[in-house]
Amino acid sequence: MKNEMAMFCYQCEQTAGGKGCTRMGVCGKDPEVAALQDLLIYQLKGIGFYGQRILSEGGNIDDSVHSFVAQSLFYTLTNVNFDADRFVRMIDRSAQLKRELAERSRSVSSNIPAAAGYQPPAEKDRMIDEGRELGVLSDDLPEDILSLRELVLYGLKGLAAYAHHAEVLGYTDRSLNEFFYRALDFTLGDDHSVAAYVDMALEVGRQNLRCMELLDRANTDRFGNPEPTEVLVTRKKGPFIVVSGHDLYDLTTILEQTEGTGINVYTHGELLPANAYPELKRYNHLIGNYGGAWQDQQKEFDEIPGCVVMTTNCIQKPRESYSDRIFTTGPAGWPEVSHISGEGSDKDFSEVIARARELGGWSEDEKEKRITIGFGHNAVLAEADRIVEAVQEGKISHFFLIGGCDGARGRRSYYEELADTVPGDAIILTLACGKYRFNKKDFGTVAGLPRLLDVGQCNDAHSAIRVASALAEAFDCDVNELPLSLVLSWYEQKAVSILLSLFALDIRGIRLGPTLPAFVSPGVLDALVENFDVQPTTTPEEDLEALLG
Ligand code: SF4
Ligand code: SF3
Repeated sequence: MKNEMAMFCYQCEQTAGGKGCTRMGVCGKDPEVAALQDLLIYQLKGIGFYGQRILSEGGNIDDSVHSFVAQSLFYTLTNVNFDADRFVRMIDRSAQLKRELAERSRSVSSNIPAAAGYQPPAEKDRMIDEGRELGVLSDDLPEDILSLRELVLYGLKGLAAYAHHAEVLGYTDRSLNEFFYRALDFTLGDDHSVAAYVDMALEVGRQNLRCMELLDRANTDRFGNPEPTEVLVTRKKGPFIVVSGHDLYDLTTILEQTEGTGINVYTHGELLPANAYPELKRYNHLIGNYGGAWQDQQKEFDEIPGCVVMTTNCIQKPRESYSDRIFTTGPAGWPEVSHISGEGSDKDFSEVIARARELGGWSEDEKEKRITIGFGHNAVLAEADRIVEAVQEGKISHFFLIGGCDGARGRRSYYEELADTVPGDAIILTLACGKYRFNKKDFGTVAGLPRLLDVGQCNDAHSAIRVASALAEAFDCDVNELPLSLVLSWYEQKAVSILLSLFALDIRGIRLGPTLPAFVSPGVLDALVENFDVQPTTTPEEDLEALLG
């Protein structure tokens, strides 16, 4: 059956028919890239096997291997990289690394899993053929075990993305790096129980929490603590570059290289929160934010008279009208789109700058509109006393965390409707790109605070968790007893890792939508409902009634 499919992938929310992409990815991933990604993941599992053996024998693994493992996992995350040739190069590199690690763990001579013993062919076509045989469905596993194994793997991909962002800023953590080998090796075991898989999934969540903390430290040490900031969300006359994705370091490099050139820099998508960091907002030509969430990019970039740089997810197939002015860097890639290579501040964006000059930019200013962002843990906790007092006096009735990924499905209007209908004395915390459903609306104030508090990027879920923990401490209760409801939207695997972090913290009663993950089997779903009371979103009215009741 599986061989009749050109590919199989069900890792994201928009998977075909809510079951799996089998002919072509809804995201644009073709069967060749799917096979190469599957082969790279298979290789990483083999690397995990040898890495784990070396570590358990007290050996060390070079940082460059950790870095490769995290980057490779990140490359296979939804909407990051669609360039087959990049995957071929990474598979070649993985073969070399695996050989080196195998050499070092010579004591392993029996019970070598197939993924560890395997060596990929050198030719691309053969890699594709073999990758097709080694994907998600290649092992005949019981439904719940397969579901949990993929849950662990997708959580690892999200974790890897955050580890990569911290690493480029010079922040790494040894036990976090070593966890990747342990978890990848674990996915090779064919006799783990459901309980063992659940434990590993929760461990991914715990590690992800540590990783989000590390990234928060990396971001705030380097760029300062985000502060409430009014950001321009309309166009300014003049040449420009739009920077999208999540990478604050790439944005800084672009800001440095465009300083004094007359080129304006706009953030896009998940880079909006960058405007609130003191060390980034000091660049006057970081002019504001352009556009909405990722799924609107083809419309918003159509014939754009400036350049776009995609630093990470979410990239969509560029339309012809802007394929000569969109660039990728870091893990992001699309075939035939110019890629700016290099590391950190060594990256040279002069090609982008020259093209932005040529294109000339917008010819006039749009009527100005600004929105307020920058409510990370530092800014919110500075108001903690006022918030606690307002709750005690009954001025603030409830907190809603409405956030997560955005996506193309119409059902995602749920999140906007929910934000519109929560009580007027409730505070809405939001984060990640799902906020574009409502972040340009005026929600007014409550107890002297804005009702809508934008906490930041998806990884700033860590900030939201810190705020919730501080409130629980102030009220001397458990987080689950706070007047706080989490209504989350998921799309890709970073959201999976964050969900696992919330489960690891034993946060219950999360509402999740717009649909439940296809890779979660009915048995695993039952367990999640039983243990964490996670519920699918229904209608804003019904959910509000249940949450406030
Ligand atoms: Fe389909 Fe999502 Fe996989 Fe793309 S990432 S192939 S849309 S399931
Ligand atoms: Fe968005 Fe892709 Fe997930 Fe970082 S940019 S949240 S979807």
